[in-house]
Amino acid sequence: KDATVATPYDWLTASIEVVRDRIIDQWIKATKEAYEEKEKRVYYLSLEFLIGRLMRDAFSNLGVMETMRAALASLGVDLDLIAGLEPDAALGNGGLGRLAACFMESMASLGLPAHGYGIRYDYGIFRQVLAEGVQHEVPEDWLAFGNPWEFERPDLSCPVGFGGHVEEVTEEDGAVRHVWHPAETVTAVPYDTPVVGWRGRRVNTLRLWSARAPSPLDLDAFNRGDHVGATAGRARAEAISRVLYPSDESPAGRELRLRQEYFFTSASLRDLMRRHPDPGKLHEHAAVQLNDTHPALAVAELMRLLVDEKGIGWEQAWTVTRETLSYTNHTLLPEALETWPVELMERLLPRHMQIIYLINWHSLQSLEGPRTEDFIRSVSLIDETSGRRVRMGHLAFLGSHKVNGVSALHTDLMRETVFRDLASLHPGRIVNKTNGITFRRWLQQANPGLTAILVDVLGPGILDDPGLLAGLAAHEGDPALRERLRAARARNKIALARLIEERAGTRVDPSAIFDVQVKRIHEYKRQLLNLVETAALYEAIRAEPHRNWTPRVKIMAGKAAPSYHKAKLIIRLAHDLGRRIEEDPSMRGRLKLVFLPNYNVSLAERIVPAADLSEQISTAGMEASGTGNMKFALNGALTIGTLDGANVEIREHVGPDNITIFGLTAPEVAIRRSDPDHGRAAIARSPRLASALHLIRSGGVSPDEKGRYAALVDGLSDDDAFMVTDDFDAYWEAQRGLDALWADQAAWWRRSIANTAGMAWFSSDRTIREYAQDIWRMPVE
Ligand code: 26W
Repeated sequence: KDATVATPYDWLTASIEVVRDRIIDQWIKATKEAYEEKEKRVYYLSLEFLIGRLMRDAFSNLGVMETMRAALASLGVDLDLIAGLEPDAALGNGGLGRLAACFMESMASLGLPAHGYGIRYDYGIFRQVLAEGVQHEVPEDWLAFGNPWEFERPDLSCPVGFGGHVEEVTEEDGAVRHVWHPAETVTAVPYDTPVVGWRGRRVNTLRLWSARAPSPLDLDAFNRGDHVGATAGRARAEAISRVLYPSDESPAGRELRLRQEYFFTSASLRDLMRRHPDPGKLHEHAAVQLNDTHPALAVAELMRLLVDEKGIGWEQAWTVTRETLSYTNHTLLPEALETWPVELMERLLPRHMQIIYLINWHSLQSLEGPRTEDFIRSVSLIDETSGRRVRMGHLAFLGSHKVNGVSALHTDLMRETVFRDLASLHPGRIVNKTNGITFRRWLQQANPGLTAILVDVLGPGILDDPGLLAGLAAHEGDPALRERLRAARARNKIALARLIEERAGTRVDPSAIFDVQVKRIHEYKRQLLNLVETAALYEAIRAEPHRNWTPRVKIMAGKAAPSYHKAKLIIRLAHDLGRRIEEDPSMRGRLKLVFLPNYNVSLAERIVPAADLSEQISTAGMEASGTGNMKFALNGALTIGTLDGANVEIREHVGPDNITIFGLTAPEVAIRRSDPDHGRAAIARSPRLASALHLIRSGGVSPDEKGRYAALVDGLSDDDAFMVTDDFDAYWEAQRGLDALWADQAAWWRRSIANTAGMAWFSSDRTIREYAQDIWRMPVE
């Protein structure tokens, strides 16, 4: 196009294509080297990659940001403006998907030969639209204008079978071979996206599979006049990669989900095996990481490929499989642990079901000594408590040489709960790998103001070695530094205030505390605790309007799973309570509550650098790790949180005086649960809590429908499984302590500096180094 008719979107595409050329040179070089030097490779299998925008990441990692900015400016184009037009690649729900994206970036930055494998969903996570606080889901057509980052590779397409039957063929030597005859075949077509490491160190591949029918059209049907039936097979096949399942922490339980899981697992394993010609030595050349149980079928599929297709004996195949695979667990919530009905597995994957039975038989066979029925039941791959179901976590556990949790506490709980009995049979298999985040995106790109100060004070080495951040601690009392940091934060807060006005239609005061809770909406994450505290604060301010209240802006954002009604109701409560506060003149300059719609990676990049306070208030024992907690602390926000997930380790690294911890611990939660009346008792103990709950319960924030929150509030007395009531008073006190701290800005900023200084360990580079050493057994500098 000529510049005279080019749209801003055309400029975006052109800018990406210019830089893409350089990336491709590096990309081909990396591919060639890995091939020639026969390096061991890691394969990261994940049903989710929550990448966000790629342009800034690629420009910054290649070191061409300023060159591109100047070049575009000379053509009259503003880089920041076109960067804002790039759609988010939002092929994930939350933490697990974002972790996969941070890991991909870190692996490229550390120079590890790594491939990500997943699904190229036509529609990623839905766009959240709020109408009077009610969440509506709208499809997000991220590919509508094409995607300049991806390369279709039809030459590497791969067939994936479903259904049919298994034939037993007796060979001349008497051995029995199993041949699976699928009833249906779907073609997996790969799309490759380059992943650029820091300083262009290495370019790795993210390979996402798209589902295609082997034949686009049933011409016979068409010629018979059945014009709809002629494309029915195609629609069924292509449904596999149409849309991401939008629920986290609660399994879809649907056939389509199982088809997605097998589709990408099978295509990925076959694809990677092409690269390693000797299947009997696969584990020497390939490490395959299973991101949660979504790719757990890899255990059965790899066994099938090795035994049925490569003719390797069961014992050897089992060794190769176990030495190749490893599995990361991301949640202990019982409702989130995947199981599939045996009947469905038999119908969709008959040969895999046979293999799973055989694995189970071998595993139970090898049990030594007398074992109780309960023990055998608990280590079996088949759960028989309500119908017969395959436990995917157990399958992944048995088929892996290492199983990891994502924070120290989470790993301990894994050993004590879901995997207790399996762990006793396989000591040493469970290891911890505390999550991390990539500092390139979450500090350097998201917060250039803070980064410039850090470079100035600590030297440009911090861009390559986050360990140098520790040097900041020596400056914690420096008033000049404090002032610079405060000014940088103030600019970020003004920018966020502008965004809030655009998207939520309300003005917030950038000099107030920006108190932020952004994440998926879930009862265990306790947005409700935050809202009840907000209601209590509202009442307290109304009761004493002339006191000197610390001004606070509570900022919330997050999506609820479409069928999770309670989570949607919590969003609505945020909206209703926010409106009631807004309408009350006595709240002006004191309290504000805004819920920003459509939380995603790009919005997080605007919110994180502008936060003063980070809310990480999950019920202890329930958040596996959290990674938002790390993003905020790195950017200097203070944390108010429970002793849960990685908060425990953040406290160790930033120091207990620099984080605000409150509430029950995980063991205390376990004890409290056994008292059926704990909710009612906690409410009876706390007049402040009772009053705030009454306000919500009685229609105080929903005069148009007084009973809107009755069931939500009553649930807290009857069955407060998430300890909202029990932790309320401690939370309230902790918040008031922070109000007081805000008044002493020097003290506040001392803590803030200690946070940034202490967070180096939470770089995903550190996490990936640990995976490489302890799990993948790969060299890394
Ligand atoms: C089967 C449905 C389903 C889908 C996704 C169940 C569970 C999931 C994920 C495990 C949910 C998830 O994203 N978990 C988060 O993983 C992060 C990365 O390890 C952790 O930081 C979060 O604490 C954890 O909730």
